[in-house]
Amino acid sequence: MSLRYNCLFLVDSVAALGGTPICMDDVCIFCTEDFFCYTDRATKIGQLISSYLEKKSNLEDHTVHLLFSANRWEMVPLMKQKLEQGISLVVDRYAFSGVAFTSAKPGFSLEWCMNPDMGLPKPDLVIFLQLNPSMAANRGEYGIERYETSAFQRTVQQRFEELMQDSSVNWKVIDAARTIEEVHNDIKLLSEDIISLAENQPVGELWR
Ligand code: FDM
Repeated sequence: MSLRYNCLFLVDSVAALGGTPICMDDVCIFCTEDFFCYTDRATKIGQLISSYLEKKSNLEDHTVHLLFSANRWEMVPLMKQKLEQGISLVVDRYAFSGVAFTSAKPGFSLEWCMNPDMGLPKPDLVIFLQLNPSMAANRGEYGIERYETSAFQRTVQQRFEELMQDSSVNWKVIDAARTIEEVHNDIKLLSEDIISLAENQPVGELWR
């Protein structure tokens, strides 16, 4: 059997999926076994991060950034295994969220933040669900976790915009302020296109 590589990642912007009004199950393009969600709170590293996000513990800013990255790296063997079986992956948040959120903190450059994620499987497509921070704030359960303040989310948005200047990454922006059906439709069309283009292509390495 020849190996087929497909790789598709989704990144949400500023809590565009917050409270899951548009959860990926609703979008329903792929079955859940092909869906990775970062932070993966089920692992030991994910539990440390989860406790930090829920404000039950404090972690030093560099430390938590490296934990977020480690949480992606620990899933790479499984991601690669699936890709080698020809399975397309959908990922809710990825290294781009990692960089955008940490670099929104004072004293963190984009470059420093990108370093630990260099070499991760590179997405064939990155979809940015654009939603302005005040609309995001109206979505379910917003404001409970760390980072969920409009001021911080505005800085995160600026960092995403800087990351989108990198033409080596296939960014597509979708207006997430519309209905679930409209957003679904756009994601579906972009996904179908990239899946046929990425077929038989080797998986690249992010930021290398
Ligand atoms: N977040 C998420 C980061 O700061 N770095 C990361 O690497 C990732 C994957 O964690 F505020 C932030 C983004 C968000 C919070 O994410 C929890 P979810 O997707 O809302 O659970």
